[in-house]
Amino acid sequence: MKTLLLVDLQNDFLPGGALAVPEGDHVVPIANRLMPHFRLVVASKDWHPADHGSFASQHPGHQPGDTASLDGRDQIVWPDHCVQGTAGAEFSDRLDQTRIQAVFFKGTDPRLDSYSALFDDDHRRSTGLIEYLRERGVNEVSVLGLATDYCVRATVLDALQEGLRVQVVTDGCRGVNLQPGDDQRALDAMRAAGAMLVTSNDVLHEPLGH
Ligand code: VGL
Ligand code: ZN
Repeated sequence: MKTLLLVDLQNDFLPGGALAVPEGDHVVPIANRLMPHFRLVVASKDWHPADHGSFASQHPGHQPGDTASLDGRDQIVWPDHCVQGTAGAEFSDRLDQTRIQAVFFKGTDPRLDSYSALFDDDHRRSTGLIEYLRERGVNEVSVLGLATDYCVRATVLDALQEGLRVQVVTDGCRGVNLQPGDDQRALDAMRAAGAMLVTSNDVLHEPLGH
């Protein structure tokens, strides 16, 4: 069943948000345009408790973008973002949410981050998304969202590892780019791991309904 996965299209990742991704707002109309083309649309939300260990505010002396230690792992620390129940954690108002059939939450454990929409960064806990897809016989997903170099990348690599066929809708993604070119390197890594890179126009011109 043709399935679209929308990664973290939340206010905090859009311009004006706490962890604004440059041009993050550009991907919302692309999501809206693609959704009617898919039988199943699912989404992830970054969904952190207020004291999440990926927040620079929890690591005295560290600034956003630094690497700190969280339970013995290296963790890039970020501005406080996508705190459960806050406006920043909501989907963009411009996103047509009526077509989203299920939402999966990640980053809820204060001691462990989860860039991927499938598993936490330790691969200990599933968000439930892979089980949801398997129950429905989904073996191929098209992915877009924010950010290319973190959550999209991790989601795509996990999905490939789980044996799904994965299309990345490149114009539907934008990167944080802590280092210039991180978004392109992330796309290269996804392609090298077996993802197909496509544009939203490619998707719109595929035959419907398979
Ligand atoms: C993300 C950094 C921290 C993302 C989430 O959605 O790509 N990036 N939390
Ligand atoms: Zn996060």
